Amino acid sequence: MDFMTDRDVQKYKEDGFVVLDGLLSSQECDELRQRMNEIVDQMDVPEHCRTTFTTYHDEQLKTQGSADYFITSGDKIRFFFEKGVFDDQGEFKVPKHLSLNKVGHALHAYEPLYKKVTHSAKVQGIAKKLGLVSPVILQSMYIFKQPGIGGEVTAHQDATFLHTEPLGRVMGLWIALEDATVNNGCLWFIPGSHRSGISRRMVRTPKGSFPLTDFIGREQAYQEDTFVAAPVQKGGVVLIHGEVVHRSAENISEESRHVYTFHVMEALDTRWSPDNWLQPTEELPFPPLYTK
Ligand SMILES: O=C(O)CCC(=O)C(=O)O
Repeated sequence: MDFMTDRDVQKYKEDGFVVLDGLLSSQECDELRQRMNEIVDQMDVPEHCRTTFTTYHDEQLKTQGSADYFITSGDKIRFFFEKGVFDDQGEFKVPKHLSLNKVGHALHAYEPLYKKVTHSAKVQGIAKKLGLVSPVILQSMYIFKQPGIGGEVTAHQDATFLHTEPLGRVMGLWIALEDATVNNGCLWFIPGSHRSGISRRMVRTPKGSFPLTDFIGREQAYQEDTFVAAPVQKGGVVLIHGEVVHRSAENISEESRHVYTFHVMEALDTRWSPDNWLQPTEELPFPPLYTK
């Protein structure tokens, strides 16, 4: 039997998301976590976090530094931190393993264990079950949602950041490496919201200008009681339609909520917007998902 059933497909189409249990074994989750632990052991903390900034001009440079660091991260493995984890001297105020918000955006390309999961038979089976003909991998992230300080992710649609023509070509796969619950910051969705288009786009600004990106349109104000929680057990995956509205709360619990997530795009008859922050590079064109 397929890992993803016809009922799952129907639910994904109706709601814009679906939770599938058992994509990974507990051991596979632990191996991914262990590898991330090693990556963090060896991380180079980016210069813009380490440098002491004293004047307004310095602060501007810092902002420029962090924006450059982000916008060129599509084909690299880079580190993004929670707010308030560095002191004025650029030293960690918390243990470094507890300081990170996420690592992105090319784990799927450069880290063999992550690459293996991304191209696994079950993942390829999901894409085939959904009828994807020529899926490619756009980006990947490891998100920590640290205990006590893991920040809120406000309501958004992924197509705001990963825009295609036509819409409806992008899907996120969000794999829980630990149980994700309402206490430690699981995802929440507005079921069916993927059918109403997008309200906002993030676009690159003209070369040489700053900031490097800007928004067109605004995120709508969503009614709190229209969101439903999507808790998922360790090893499960949430499929996220590119236009479904979703969010996650801050993590004020004592449990972390590590996930590995990546986005795929149906490349057949799809135009990837040149205005997106993320662009394929010579170093890393978007790799095909199917290996056979
Ligand atoms: O992991 C989270 O808390 C939010 C992730 C998310 O919304 C996304 O990747 O689009």
